[in-house]
Amino acid sequence: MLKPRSTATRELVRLDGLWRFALDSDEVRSPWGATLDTALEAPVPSSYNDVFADAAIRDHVGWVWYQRTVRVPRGWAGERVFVRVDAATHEGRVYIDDQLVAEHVGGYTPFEADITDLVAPGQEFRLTIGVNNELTNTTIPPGAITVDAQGRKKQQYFHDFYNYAGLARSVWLYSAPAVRVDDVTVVTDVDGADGLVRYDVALTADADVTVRIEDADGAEVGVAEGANGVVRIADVHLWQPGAAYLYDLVVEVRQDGDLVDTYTQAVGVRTVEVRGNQFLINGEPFYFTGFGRHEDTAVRGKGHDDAYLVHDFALMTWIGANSFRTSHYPYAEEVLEYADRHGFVVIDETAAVGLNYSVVSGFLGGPTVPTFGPDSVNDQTQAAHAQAIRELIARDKNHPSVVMWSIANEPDTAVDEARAYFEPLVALTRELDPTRPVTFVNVMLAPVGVDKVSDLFDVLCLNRYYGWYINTGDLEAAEANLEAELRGWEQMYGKPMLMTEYGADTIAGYHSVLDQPWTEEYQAAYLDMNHRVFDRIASFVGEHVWNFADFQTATGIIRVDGNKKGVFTRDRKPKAAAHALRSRWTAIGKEH
Ligand code: BDP
Repeated sequence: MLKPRSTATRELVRLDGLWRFALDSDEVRSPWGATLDTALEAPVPSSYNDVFADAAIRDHVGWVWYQRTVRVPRGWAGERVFVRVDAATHEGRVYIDDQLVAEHVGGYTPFEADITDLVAPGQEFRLTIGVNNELTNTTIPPGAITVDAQGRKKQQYFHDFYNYAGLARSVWLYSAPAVRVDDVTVVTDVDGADGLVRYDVALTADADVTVRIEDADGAEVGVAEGANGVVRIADVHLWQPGAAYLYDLVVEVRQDGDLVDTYTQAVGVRTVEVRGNQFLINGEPFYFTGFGRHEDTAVRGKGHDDAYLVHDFALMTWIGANSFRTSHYPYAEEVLEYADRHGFVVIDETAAVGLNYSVVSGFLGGPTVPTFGPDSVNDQTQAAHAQAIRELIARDKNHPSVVMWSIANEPDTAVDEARAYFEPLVALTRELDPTRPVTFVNVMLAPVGVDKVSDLFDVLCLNRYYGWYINTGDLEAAEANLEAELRGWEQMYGKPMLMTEYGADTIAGYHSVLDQPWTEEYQAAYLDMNHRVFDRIASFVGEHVWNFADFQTATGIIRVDGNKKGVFTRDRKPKAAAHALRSRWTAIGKEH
């Protein structure tokens, strides 16, 4: 799934701005058939929930409608015309005037439609996008819908972050030639001082392909003919964590000698490998420092925002983070491109969070049914999960920043059924991308010896809350228990091990000289305790604090205006722990 780009043969119009907006209701019938009768306007990109001061909108369960008028540029005669939606959370339907042209389930991956036959250059059309936020046992992530005594639809979900919905990323209109590049896959390798770029170009029709590689100054450093092959870059400048370097792979498509399409793909040459208990990037052991994050800001919810994008990376640089996980869904492509350009390392995660009904029943008051079963996680869920993996890899396979796929967060792997569920998904991930390690993130309820699937994966990723959810306020007991568990994993698997979540809820400005949970001092002491343990475990390859910043959650008795495990507040002010992490991580950065 190529990201639309402006090239010599392709044009791009961003359809962001204010769109007409309405909740689906009995009065709003077939809203694509005419101008939406509404006084509301919603910003794109943004989640719609927090934009209006209206609980009926915030808590709405079901379809909402976005609509605007679009004019096709006059110069696009003879071109194919596409609408691309970067994300419609969680289900989207696109209408051109009264024609349905695309339907897509999965809230964090793009989809598009060729609308050439329905529109005319220079003319306007009505673009309506329906977005549904419902989560069921067969969606990724899963959820359940109930109807309460007042007859209201209620959405229950099995993860804590708020179920923001809408068009949180850009919508595009773009042109491309009929004979064009349909997809590009790039895999890089290193041979002595040289870089090898293996490429595979998919076309919509037979044509001649030339591939040129340009360095960052635009000088040509390699060329190849044919739809697939290998380009050697002499004396390659590697893409390194903290020292990014990107080449441009310029694909040119010709018919009878005429250039019919060109598309440029950024390429970072680097290798990733798991060897013994080490995680190697370019053959060197890599130690992850950073965060599990969320796409979450005030007002916008999950809406992508370039100012927050730059600011969040600036704060990660300030604190010495070299990496993050896209917990718990694929992030906007702009985030990964920024990571590519600035040398951040990414663990790229699907939206498979909450496949764990025991966590749900324990913490979130959810159903007490087994995770795997006909009415819970079943074959259809698994099919949706497989599709989520396909779409993640199709979208993100060419990013040098992405070094590992995480196919689920905290699934129920304490039961035998987990094996049958995960085995084909791991096989699928490896088949789609044989070059990157595959992981999943293990929950405390499936500790070593209980967990049934970790042998299927390359790296052990653990979320552990000793000192918070258990041994609350008792860091001495927490330290002993954490160390005992980590040693158990190390002994049983000998694989690289990463703490993908550890954290303590902290109210900024709340203080104590004692080990008092919720205080800034406790968060710092809690992290410190974890670090002492990590430093004693040889197979440890990294630490991602939960979370980069405070974030919004569903309402409930264990959250006060959201999850407060941020090292930064929701408006990105540092808590005391930020300074402690900064000294540790900048020191680790200097050692490597
Ligand atoms: C873990 C989840 C994460 C939560 C975190 C917490 O992976 O999404 O936000 O716990 O409770 O179970 O803070």
